[in-house]
Amino acid sequence: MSRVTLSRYLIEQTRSHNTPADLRFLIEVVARACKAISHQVSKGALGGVLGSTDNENVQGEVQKKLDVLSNEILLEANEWGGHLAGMASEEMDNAHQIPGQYPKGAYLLVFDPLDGSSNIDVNVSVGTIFSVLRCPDLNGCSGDIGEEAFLQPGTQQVAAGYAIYGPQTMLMLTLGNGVKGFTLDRELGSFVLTHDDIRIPQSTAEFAINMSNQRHWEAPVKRYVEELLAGQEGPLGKNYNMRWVAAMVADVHRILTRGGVFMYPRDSREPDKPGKLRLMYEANPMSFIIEQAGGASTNGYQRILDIQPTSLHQRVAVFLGSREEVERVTAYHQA
Ligand code: AFP
Repeated sequence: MSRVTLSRYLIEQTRSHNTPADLRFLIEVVARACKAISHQVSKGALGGVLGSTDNENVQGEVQKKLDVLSNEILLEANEWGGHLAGMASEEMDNAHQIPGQYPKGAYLLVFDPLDGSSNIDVNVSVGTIFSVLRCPDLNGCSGDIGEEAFLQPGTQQVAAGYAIYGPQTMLMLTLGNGVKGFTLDRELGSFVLTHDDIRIPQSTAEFAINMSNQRHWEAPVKRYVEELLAGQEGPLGKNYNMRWVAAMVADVHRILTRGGVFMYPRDSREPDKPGKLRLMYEANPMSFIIEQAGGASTNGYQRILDIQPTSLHQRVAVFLGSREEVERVTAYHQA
């Protein structure tokens, strides 16, 4: 059978699920930008793209050269096509306006251009995460876009995905009817469907958490992780393995592939910040993908996709992955 490229998959989605043509175009443009980022990432020291800039982003993090480059690639690719009303990025303080000379469209694009950027200089997987929302009011979206247009709960996402730049470059995508995985065929220059209908196993014996923060966690997380570590002799009665890549994209990708539970809990070092990860750029798109693959995602107390955002750069605690374990750690928070 002939191979199904991303373009063909999207056209078939238009026929079978009425995926609008401008959404199809949007996904193709994002995928093209991810190919360009993948190319830059793979050059490494040869392309002079390693190392940091002198700037900090709105999160107070020093920007890597590839953070800035990836952000520019996504902005430039998506400005002119007429499919967007605006964009927001983890790397920018405010919403990005579509330049006046271009038409505007019905969608908002939100992204983390290079997730896991501390991995770049050590040649470990990184990725790009994106989320697509509808502009709430098309008339109100024809002028400048303010932050409030983006502040929609994750349930309103019409598409979400990520590209992972690892041993292979892959694009994982949901349009709200399951999760598909595409592998970049570098000879053809196309993403090809290689992982159809991805499902996360309900139970797992693998967890992902940054253990170095253990002393700063809240009681329910301490309890849960102690039980995981107690293994067969503990209350859970089985041995668990641990993995931590320090790039959410890579940890989530492993969970989509073979199951697991990923946790980035609230941390008492910065009590005013409810977690490290960003709701709009990381938690919402990943939660949409995880739920579409049969997994679960909460902040310990509620479903992440139900959270009403209050600001663009809002942070959130995250527990996501195999349903049984996410339900267990969520129940410990609610006890
Ligand atoms: P960046 O997007 O700023 O590179 O941060 C990566 C990240 O938000 C997420 O992808 C990782 O899971 C997490 O940080 C790693 O955090 P630690 O530094 O605590 O390992």
